[in-house]
Amino acid sequence: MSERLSELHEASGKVRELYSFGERMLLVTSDRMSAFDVVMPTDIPDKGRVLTGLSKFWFDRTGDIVRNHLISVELADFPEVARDHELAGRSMLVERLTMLPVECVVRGYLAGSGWKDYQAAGAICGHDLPPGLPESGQLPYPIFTPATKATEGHDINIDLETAAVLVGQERLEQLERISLDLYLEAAAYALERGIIIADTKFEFGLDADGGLVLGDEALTPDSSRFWPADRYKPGSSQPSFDKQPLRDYLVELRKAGQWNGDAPPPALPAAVVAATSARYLEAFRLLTGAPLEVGQ
Ligand code: Q0Z
Repeated sequence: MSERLSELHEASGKVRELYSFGERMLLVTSDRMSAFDVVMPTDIPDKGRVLTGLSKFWFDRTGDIVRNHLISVELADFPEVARDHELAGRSMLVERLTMLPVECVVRGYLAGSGWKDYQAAGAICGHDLPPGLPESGQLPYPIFTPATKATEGHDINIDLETAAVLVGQERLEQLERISLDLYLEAAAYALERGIIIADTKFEFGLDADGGLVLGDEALTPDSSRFWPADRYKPGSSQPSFDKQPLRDYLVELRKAGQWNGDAPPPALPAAVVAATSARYLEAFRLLTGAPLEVGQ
Protein backbone atom coordinates (compact mmCIF):
# COMPACT_ATOMS: atom_id res chain seq x y z
CA MET A 1 0.00 0.00 0.00
CA SER A 2 1.20 3.55 -0.70
CA GLU A 3 2.76 5.57 2.12
CA ARG A 4 0.22 8.32 1.56
CA LEU A 5 -2.74 6.03 1.98
CA SER A 6 -1.72 4.69 5.38
CA GLU A 7 -1.66 8.26 6.74
CA LEU A 8 -5.29 8.67 5.66
CA HIS A 9 -6.55 5.49 7.29
CA GLU A 10 -9.71 6.14 9.29
CA ALA A 11 -11.29 2.82 10.20
CA SER A 12 -10.94 -0.93 9.77
CA GLY A 13 -13.73 -3.42 9.43
CA LYS A 14 -13.19 -7.18 9.54
CA VAL A 15 -12.51 -7.29 5.82
CA ARG A 16 -12.59 -3.62 4.71
CA GLU A 17 -10.63 -0.42 5.21
CA LEU A 18 -11.81 3.16 5.17
CA TYR A 19 -9.58 6.12 4.20
CA SER A 20 -10.31 9.80 4.50
CA PHE A 21 -9.83 12.45 1.79
CA GLY A 22 -11.55 15.48 3.29
CA GLU A 23 -15.15 15.46 2.11
CA ARG A 24 -14.56 12.20 0.28
CA MET A 25 -13.62 8.77 1.54
CA LEU A 26 -12.17 5.64 -0.02
CA LEU A 27 -13.82 2.37 0.96
CA VAL A 28 -11.53 -0.54 0.11
CA THR A 29 -12.86 -4.10 0.16
CA SER A 30 -10.17 -6.74 0.64
CA ASP A 31 -10.17 -10.38 -0.47
CA ARG A 32 -10.32 -11.43 3.18
CA MET A 33 -13.18 -13.64 4.26
CA SER A 34 -14.66 -14.38 7.64
CA ALA A 35 -16.63 -17.47 8.64
CA PHE A 36 -17.96 -18.45 12.07
CA ASP A 37 -16.81 -14.95 13.16
CA VAL A 38 -13.15 -15.67 12.38
CA VAL A 39 -11.16 -14.06 9.57
CA MET A 40 -9.54 -16.74 7.42
CA PRO A 41 -5.75 -16.83 6.98
CA THR A 42 -6.06 -17.25 3.20
CA ASP A 43 -7.47 -14.64 0.81
CA ILE A 44 -10.25 -15.45 -1.69
CA PRO A 45 -9.20 -14.17 -5.13
CA ASP A 46 -11.64 -11.65 -6.69
CA LYS A 47 -13.85 -11.41 -3.57
CA GLY A 48 -13.13 -7.70 -3.07
CA ARG A 49 -13.84 -6.89 -6.71
CA VAL A 50 -17.06 -8.93 -6.68
CA LEU A 51 -18.36 -7.15 -3.57
CA THR A 52 -17.41 -3.72 -4.88
CA GLY A 53 -18.89 -4.52 -8.30
CA LEU A 54 -22.14 -5.71 -6.72
CA SER A 55 -22.44 -2.61 -4.53
CA LYS A 56 -21.94 -0.43 -7.61
CA PHE A 57 -24.50 -2.49 -9.55
CA TRP A 58 -27.13 -2.03 -6.82
CA PHE A 59 -26.30 1.64 -6.24
CA ASP A 60 -26.82 2.28 -9.97
CA ARG A 61 -30.10 0.31 -9.93
CA THR A 62 -31.64 1.88 -6.83
CA GLY A 63 -30.79 5.56 -7.30
CA ASP A 64 -34.46 6.27 -8.01
CA ILE A 65 -35.40 4.97 -4.53
CA VAL A 66 -32.76 6.84 -2.53
CA ARG A 67 -29.58 8.80 -3.23
CA ASN A 68 -26.36 6.94 -2.34
CA HIS A 69 -22.80 7.90 -1.42
CA LEU A 70 -21.03 6.36 -4.44
CA ILE A 71 -18.99 8.84 -6.48
CA SER A 72 -16.81 6.50 -8.54
CA VAL A 73 -15.14 3.11 -8.72
CA GLU A 74 -12.66 4.31 -11.34
CA LEU A 75 -9.21 4.48 -9.84
CA ALA A 76 -8.32 7.29 -12.25
CA ASP A 77 -10.90 9.47 -10.49
CA PHE A 78 -8.85 9.56 -7.30
CA PRO A 79 -5.34 10.70 -8.22
CA GLU A 80 -4.06 10.08 -4.68
CA VAL A 81 -4.20 6.32 -5.30
CA ALA A 82 -4.50 6.03 -9.09
CA ARG A 83 -1.16 4.25 -9.35
CA ASP A 84 -1.95 1.68 -6.67
CA HIS A 85 -3.05 -1.21 -8.89
CA GLU A 86 -3.69 -3.39 -5.83
CA LEU A 87 -6.77 -1.24 -5.19
CA ALA A 88 -8.18 -1.47 -8.72
CA GLY A 89 -11.79 -2.68 -8.89
CA ARG A 90 -12.22 -3.08 -5.15
CA SER A 91 -12.33 0.54 -4.07
CA MET A 92 -15.20 2.99 -3.97
CA LEU A 93 -14.74 6.73 -3.78
CA VAL A 94 -17.67 7.90 -1.66
CA GLU A 95 -19.14 11.08 -0.23
CA ARG A 96 -18.47 11.59 3.47
CA LEU A 97 -21.70 11.33 5.46
CA THR A 98 -22.72 11.67 9.07
CA MET A 99 -23.72 8.06 9.65
CA LEU A 100 -26.93 7.32 11.56
CA PRO A 101 -26.54 5.07 14.63
CA VAL A 102 -29.11 2.51 13.47
CA GLU A 103 -28.42 -0.54 11.30
CA CYS A 104 -31.35 -0.93 8.92
CA VAL A 105 -31.98 -4.66 8.62
CA VAL A 106 -34.75 -6.04 6.41
CA ARG A 107 -35.80 -9.67 6.68
CA GLY A 108 -37.87 -11.56 4.14
CA TYR A 109 -37.12 -15.00 5.60
CA LEU A 110 -36.59 -16.43 9.09
CA ALA A 111 -32.85 -16.91 9.64
CA GLY A 112 -30.13 -16.08 12.12
CA SER A 113 -31.09 -13.87 15.06
CA GLY A 114 -34.54 -13.36 13.51
CA TRP A 115 -35.25 -17.10 13.73
CA LYS A 116 -33.89 -17.16 17.32
CA ASP A 117 -36.04 -14.19 18.41
CA TYR A 118 -39.11 -15.67 16.68
CA GLN A 119 -38.66 -19.01 18.45
CA ALA A 120 -38.23 -17.31 21.83
CA ALA A 121 -40.97 -14.67 21.54
CA GLY A 122 -43.08 -15.24 18.40
CA ALA A 123 -41.94 -11.77 17.37
CA ILE A 124 -38.91 -9.95 15.94
CA CYS A 125 -38.16 -6.35 16.96
CA GLY A 126 -41.79 -5.86 17.96
CA HIS A 127 -43.27 -7.38 14.78
CA ASP A 128 -45.73 -10.05 15.91
CA LEU A 129 -45.60 -12.93 13.47
CA PRO A 130 -48.00 -15.80 12.78
CA PRO A 131 -47.27 -18.99 14.78
CA GLY A 132 -45.86 -22.13 13.19
CA LEU A 133 -43.41 -20.61 10.71
CA PRO A 134 -40.48 -22.96 9.92
CA GLU A 135 -36.79 -22.07 10.08
CA SER A 136 -35.82 -20.26 6.83
CA GLY A 137 -39.53 -19.85 6.03
CA GLN A 138 -40.61 -16.81 4.02
CA LEU A 139 -42.30 -14.15 6.13
CA PRO A 140 -45.81 -13.03 5.09
CA TYR A 141 -44.17 -9.70 4.18
CA PRO A 142 -40.64 -8.31 4.67
CA ILE A 143 -40.07 -6.65 8.02
CA PHE A 144 -37.75 -3.85 9.14
CA THR A 145 -35.75 -5.00 12.18
CA PRO A 146 -33.31 -2.28 13.28
CA ALA A 147 -30.17 -3.08 15.21
CA THR A 148 -27.35 -1.20 16.89
CA LYS A 149 -23.67 -1.83 16.40
CA ALA A 150 -22.25 -3.67 19.38
CA THR A 151 -18.84 -2.41 20.54
CA GLU A 152 -17.69 -5.93 19.86
CA GLY A 153 -19.32 -8.99 18.36
CA HIS A 154 -22.78 -9.12 16.81
CA ASP A 155 -25.28 -6.32 16.30
CA ILE A 156 -28.12 -6.17 18.81
CA ASN A 157 -31.71 -6.17 17.58
CA ILE A 158 -33.74 -3.28 18.99
CA ASP A 159 -37.45 -2.51 18.88
CA LEU A 160 -38.85 0.42 16.91
CA GLU A 161 -39.32 2.51 20.08
CA THR A 162 -35.62 2.22 20.94
CA ALA A 163 -34.62 3.01 17.35
CA ALA A 164 -36.86 6.10 17.44
CA VAL A 165 -34.95 7.36 20.48
CA LEU A 166 -31.72 7.09 18.47
CA VAL A 167 -32.76 8.84 15.23
CA GLY A 168 -36.20 10.36 15.87
CA GLN A 169 -39.63 9.00 14.94
CA GLU A 170 -39.94 10.74 11.59
CA ARG A 171 -36.45 9.72 10.43
CA LEU A 172 -37.07 6.16 11.55
CA GLU A 173 -40.26 5.94 9.50
CA GLN A 174 -38.34 7.22 6.48
CA LEU A 175 -35.58 4.63 7.08
CA GLU A 176 -38.14 1.84 7.34
CA ARG A 177 -39.99 2.80 4.15
CA ILE A 178 -36.81 3.22 2.11
CA SER A 179 -35.17 0.06 3.48
CA LEU A 180 -38.27 -2.00 2.63
CA ASP A 181 -38.46 -0.46 -0.86
CA LEU A 182 -34.79 -1.27 -1.50
CA TYR A 183 -35.20 -4.84 -0.28
CA LEU A 184 -38.42 -5.48 -2.21
CA GLU A 185 -36.85 -4.23 -5.46
CA ALA A 186 -33.58 -6.12 -5.02
CA ALA A 187 -35.09 -9.37 -3.70
CA ALA A 188 -37.58 -9.61 -6.60
CA TYR A 189 -34.80 -8.95 -9.13
CA ALA A 190 -32.42 -11.47 -7.52
CA LEU A 191 -35.08 -14.19 -7.24
CA GLU A 192 -35.66 -14.04 -11.02
CA ARG A 193 -31.94 -14.80 -11.36
CA GLY A 194 -31.84 -17.71 -8.94
CA ILE A 195 -30.77 -16.00 -5.72
CA ILE A 196 -32.90 -15.55 -2.61
CA ILE A 197 -31.85 -12.50 -0.60
CA ALA A 198 -33.10 -13.77 2.76
CA ASP A 199 -32.18 -10.60 4.63
CA THR A 200 -29.92 -7.59 4.28
CA LYS A 201 -28.50 -4.67 6.20
CA PHE A 202 -28.37 -1.05 5.03
CA GLU A 203 -26.49 1.83 6.60
CA PHE A 204 -27.63 5.38 5.98
CA GLY A 205 -26.11 8.77 6.66
CA LEU A 206 -26.92 12.42 6.23
CA ASP A 207 -25.29 14.76 3.73
CA ALA A 208 -24.29 18.34 4.57
CA ASP A 209 -27.88 19.49 3.88
CA GLY A 210 -29.42 16.86 6.16
CA GLY A 211 -30.58 14.76 3.21
CA LEU A 212 -30.78 10.99 3.64
CA VAL A 213 -28.13 9.02 1.70
CA LEU A 214 -27.54 5.28 1.43
CA GLY A 215 -23.95 4.53 2.50
CA ASP A 216 -21.56 1.65 3.10
CA GLU A 217 -21.85 -1.45 0.89
CA ALA A 218 -25.29 -2.53 -0.28
CA LEU A 219 -26.90 -5.87 -1.10
CA THR A 220 -23.65 -7.83 -1.17
CA PRO A 221 -23.19 -11.36 0.20
CA ASP A 222 -21.26 -9.83 3.13
CA SER A 223 -24.15 -7.54 4.12
CA SER A 224 -26.91 -10.06 3.28
CA ARG A 225 -27.81 -13.74 3.30
CA PHE A 226 -27.77 -15.07 -0.27
CA TRP A 227 -29.33 -18.51 -0.78
CA PRO A 228 -29.44 -20.53 -4.03
CA ALA A 229 -33.16 -20.48 -4.95
CA ASP A 230 -33.08 -23.92 -6.57
CA ARG A 231 -32.09 -25.56 -3.27
CA TYR A 232 -34.52 -23.64 -1.08
CA LYS A 233 -36.28 -25.93 1.38
CA PRO A 234 -37.71 -24.35 4.55
CA GLY A 235 -37.56 -26.36 7.79
CA SER A 236 -33.83 -26.11 8.45
CA SER A 237 -30.95 -23.72 7.86
CA GLN A 238 -30.16 -23.09 4.18
CA PRO A 239 -26.82 -23.42 2.41
CA SER A 240 -25.18 -20.05 1.88
CA PHE A 241 -24.60 -19.15 -1.77
CA ASP A 242 -21.09 -17.86 -1.05
CA LYS A 243 -19.90 -19.39 2.23
CA GLN A 244 -21.10 -23.01 2.06
CA PRO A 245 -17.94 -24.69 0.70
CA LEU A 246 -15.85 -22.92 3.35
CA ARG A 247 -18.33 -23.71 6.15
CA ASP A 248 -18.44 -27.40 5.18
CA TYR A 249 -14.64 -27.54 5.23
CA LEU A 250 -14.40 -25.79 8.62
CA VAL A 251 -16.99 -28.11 10.17
CA GLU A 252 -14.94 -31.12 9.04
CA LEU A 253 -11.76 -29.51 10.38
CA ARG A 254 -13.38 -29.13 13.81
CA LYS A 255 -14.69 -32.69 13.81
CA ALA A 256 -11.14 -33.86 13.04
CA GLY A 257 -9.89 -31.88 16.06
CA GLN A 258 -7.73 -29.64 13.85
CA TRP A 259 -9.48 -26.38 14.70
CA ASN A 260 -11.01 -25.16 17.97
CA GLY A 261 -13.12 -22.45 16.32
CA ASP A 262 -11.36 -19.53 18.05
CA ALA A 263 -8.04 -18.61 16.45
CA PRO A 264 -7.72 -18.58 12.65
CA PRO A 265 -7.62 -22.09 11.18
CA PRO A 266 -4.62 -23.33 9.16
CA ALA A 267 -4.21 -22.05 5.59
CA LEU A 268 -7.20 -23.01 3.43
CA PRO A 269 -6.80 -25.79 0.83
CA ALA A 270 -6.60 -24.57 -2.76
CA ALA A 271 -9.81 -26.43 -3.65
CA VAL A 272 -11.79 -24.61 -0.94
CA VAL A 273 -10.36 -21.26 -2.05
CA ALA A 274 -11.18 -21.99 -5.70
CA ALA A 275 -14.72 -23.17 -4.91
CA THR A 276 -15.38 -20.08 -2.78
CA SER A 277 -13.97 -17.67 -5.35
CA ALA A 278 -16.12 -19.38 -8.00
CA ARG A 279 -19.26 -18.85 -5.85
CA TYR A 280 -18.63 -15.11 -5.60
CA LEU A 281 -17.99 -14.83 -9.34
CA GLU A 282 -21.16 -16.82 -10.03
CA ALA A 283 -23.28 -14.58 -7.78
CA PHE A 284 -21.87 -11.56 -9.65
CA ARG A 285 -22.61 -13.10 -13.04
CA LEU A 286 -26.15 -14.17 -12.11
CA LEU A 287 -27.07 -10.77 -10.69
CA THR A 288 -25.40 -8.47 -13.21
CA GLY A 289 -25.84 -10.70 -16.27
CA ALA A 290 -22.13 -10.53 -17.20
CA PRO A 291 -18.95 -12.09 -15.82
CA LEU A 292 -16.60 -9.96 -13.74
CA GLU A 293 -13.95 -8.49 -16.04
CA VAL A 294 -10.55 -10.06 -15.47
CA GLY A 295 -7.50 -7.95 -14.72
CA GLN A 296 -9.09 -4.48 -15.13
C1 Q0Z B 1 -18.62 3.58 6.92
C2 Q0Z B 1 -16.87 0.89 7.50
C3 Q0Z B 1 -14.57 0.28 7.78
C4 Q0Z B 1 -15.54 0.13 5.69
C5 Q0Z B 1 -18.00 4.85 8.57
N1 Q0Z B 1 -19.85 7.57 3.32
C6 Q0Z B 1 -19.44 7.43 4.61
N2 Q0Z B 1 -19.25 8.54 5.35
C7 Q0Z B 1 -18.84 8.45 6.62
N3 Q0Z B 1 -18.59 7.29 7.23
C8 Q0Z B 1 -18.75 6.13 6.55
C9 Q0Z B 1 -19.18 6.18 5.21
CL1 Q0Z B 1 -19.43 4.79 4.26
C10 Q0Z B 1 -18.48 4.89 7.28
N4 Q0Z B 1 -18.23 2.82 7.95
C11 Q0Z B 1 -18.19 1.38 8.03
C12 Q0Z B 1 -15.78 0.74 8.31
C13 Q0Z B 1 -14.45 -0.03 6.48
C14 Q0Z B 1 -16.74 0.58 6.19
F1 Q0Z B 1 -13.51 0.18 8.55
N5 Q0Z B 1 -17.86 3.57 8.95
